[in-house]
Amino acid sequence: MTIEKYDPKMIELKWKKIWDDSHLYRTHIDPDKPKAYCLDMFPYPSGNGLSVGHCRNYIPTDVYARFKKMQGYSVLHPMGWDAFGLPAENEALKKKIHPTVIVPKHTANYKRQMNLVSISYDWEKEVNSTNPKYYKWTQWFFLLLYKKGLAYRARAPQWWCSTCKTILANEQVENGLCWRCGNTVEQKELEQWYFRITAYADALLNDLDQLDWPEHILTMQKNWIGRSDGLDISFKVFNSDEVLKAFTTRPDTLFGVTFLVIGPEHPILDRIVTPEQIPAVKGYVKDFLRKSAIEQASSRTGVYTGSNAIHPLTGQLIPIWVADYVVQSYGTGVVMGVPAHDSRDFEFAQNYTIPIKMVVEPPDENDDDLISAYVGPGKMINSGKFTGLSNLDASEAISRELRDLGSAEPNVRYRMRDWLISRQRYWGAPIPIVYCNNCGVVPVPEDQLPVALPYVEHYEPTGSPESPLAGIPDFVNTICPSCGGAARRETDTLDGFACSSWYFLRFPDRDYDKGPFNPEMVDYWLPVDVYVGGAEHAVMHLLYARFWTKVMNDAGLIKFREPFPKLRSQGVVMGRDGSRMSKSKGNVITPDEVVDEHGADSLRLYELFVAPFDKDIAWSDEGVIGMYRFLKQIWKLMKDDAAPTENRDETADKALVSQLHKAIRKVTTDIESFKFNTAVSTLTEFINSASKYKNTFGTTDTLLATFPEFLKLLAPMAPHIAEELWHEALQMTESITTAAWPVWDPEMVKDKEFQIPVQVNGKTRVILEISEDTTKEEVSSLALANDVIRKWIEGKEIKSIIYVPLKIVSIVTKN
Ligand code: ANZ
Ligand code: ZN
Repeated sequence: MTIEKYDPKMIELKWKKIWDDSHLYRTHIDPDKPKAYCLDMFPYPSGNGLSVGHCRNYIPTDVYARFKKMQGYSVLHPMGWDAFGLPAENEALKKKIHPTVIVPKHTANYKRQMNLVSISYDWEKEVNSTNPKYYKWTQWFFLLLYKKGLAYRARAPQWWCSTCKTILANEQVENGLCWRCGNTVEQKELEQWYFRITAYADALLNDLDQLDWPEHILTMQKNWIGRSDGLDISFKVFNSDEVLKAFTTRPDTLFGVTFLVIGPEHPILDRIVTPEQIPAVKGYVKDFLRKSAIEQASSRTGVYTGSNAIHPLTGQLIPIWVADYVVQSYGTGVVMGVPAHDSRDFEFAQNYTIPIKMVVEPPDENDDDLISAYVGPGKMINSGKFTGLSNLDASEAISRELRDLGSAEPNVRYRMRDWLISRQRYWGAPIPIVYCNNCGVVPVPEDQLPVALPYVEHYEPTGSPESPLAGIPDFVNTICPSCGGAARRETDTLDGFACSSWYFLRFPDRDYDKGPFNPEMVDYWLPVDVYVGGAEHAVMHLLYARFWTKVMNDAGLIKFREPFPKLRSQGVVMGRDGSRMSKSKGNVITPDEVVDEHGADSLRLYELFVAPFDKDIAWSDEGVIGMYRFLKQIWKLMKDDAAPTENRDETADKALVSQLHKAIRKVTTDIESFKFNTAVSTLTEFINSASKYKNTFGTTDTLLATFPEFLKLLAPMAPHIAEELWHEALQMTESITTAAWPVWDPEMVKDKEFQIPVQVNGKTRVILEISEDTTKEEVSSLALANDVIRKWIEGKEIKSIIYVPLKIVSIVTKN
């Protein structure tokens, strides 16, 4: 008999249509069932479309969502578009197509591609952050923050990207480069809007403990918040009334201070610089302002101010320098220089031959010439009465002494700054604020939201510190909501990251219009049960969304304080050449081409199987073909019946059924813990055994009985072929997508114990109990570790160990 060929294209089209027509992915709420909110980070729709790299995010989450549905959960699995902000607008600018035109085009393409691989999103829940019905509420949140004193306007030096022509938040500058375009950023002083995220620094830090997140992402958040517990130490300026306060986390090194440094922009500088040093200092400050942020941070240059400070404990005079490695906005903007124990201070001191005084003794004190700063712990030396203490104890003791003298106070500092949210750009939600000559800053009343983004032909950033909206009189000129007089609108737009700080609350009821979200639905669905996305969001998005969640919780809007208790982050897919996929390298692989050649099921299985979920991988066509062959093998096994042979074997039947139950157990626990690769290999092992079984015994009742259970395990990973075989080979009528997830029988997964005699030189000395899959190595080491056996082989050299599987172990010794 000839069987029809496995034809993924035909099958996949057929089932997609049927699923679509029957609204298979529609969300159902059943209050009697547990719920699972499975969420992918919503993307900004780029013109490049999805690559197979994006699929490594969406496919595994989809498997999880489908699995939860089969387990009987109410599942919410939505998708939307983070379409406001720099990424979308920069692309529009580059292609010279208006963002209102380009965004719908790109979202449609993303959606088509997601459907191509059958991600089970409920499209009736789709949200788009550029929809006025959505950003009305983004603006509403701005007003909430404003009312709570968490949104404020301030003038301060900021990062400015001259390519993107906008101010950026600190989180959006990496090593002095713009997060979006990679351009070197510069400083600009402007009046801007901020969210007071620093008010939540400790909450954001402490609550990390509750999160089931990848360790490296927790660490990045922790480092970004950067809590430092230290001391502000006062140094009186010699012959002056001025006092310099230096923030230090190492009070133990106080006796090692050989200079003080202040930043070039410190306000005290003008008051302490001596007349003869004025030209040198002025020249230095001028040079400093010309440098890029990277140059400033890596520089170890400086200039002496001519003034000195008095050491609070020794009374010695310490020169005060200006140097650009001191960050003006951190701590007090003053650093006590301890070159022996801080590497930046060390390099600086070497440049200017400033003395280096060691106060913490390194473990191997034999070399006297320090070639670098010693930053480790140790015993105190050269430190007056504190000499001999451990540096930790000295830290305590010196702090106490300084505090008694009134020369220091403890202080906690954070690396994190407030979140700057003004963008001098067109493509965002307008900040809902009005400026009135009589009333000052006036928030737009809630019933006047949204402040609609007007359509403008020329949306290009101006390069001036104002957004293109400033050039539209109809938008700018308004009346004051408070006094009715003439007023001006704020013309900056909100950072796109504001839109993504609450979108997960909108999905449960995207059309709700009495508030930003439907409280009842949010109570049911939130927090998100599993959140999946790339590590590039480790700081920005995840920090901002956690912050808003805490604000909303404090405002009594929601009941939880963490939006994403469980986060998983996928590995990157590299091109065939092992380097990052990029259009310029021409090594981008799209799901379209893979699906066209081998089908969506092969693509899905490949992305799951190729490596552990969180590991980076290089694309391999052979890998996809391997999965395609595996699917063909399943096809043949189930479609091509072989008449049962005469030789039935009960042991073989039992072994097959037991393997199935073990596979159920393994796949269930693997999907739950995002170990998709081993889940797939469990399926391949079962199919290998089943095919072998069929070759020997034919398509017996026992074999047939394993098929439905196996197909259910396969269904979340390769839904199309599973559905096809479910209906066409097994004559089922309901969709496999809604079938009940199989459960394993505990009796069936028990490993049989075998009693194995262990002989030493031909005489049985002990009986070992082992399970069926114990390897030779394991059996040998079990035998050799056994107390009785150890006695018999003591002092003898072992010549050989023979293991006859499941029968006997025989140890032979020399002499
Ligand atoms: C003396 C000292 C000795 C320091 C030593 C370190 C090691 P974190 O942990 O990041 O908070 N510092 C303080 N303010 C600074 C500023 N505005 N710009 C640059 N550096 C600054 O770092 C705290 C340490 O960073 C402080 O402790 C200070 O140097 C430096 F063996 O004080 B330390
Ligand atoms: Zn930029």
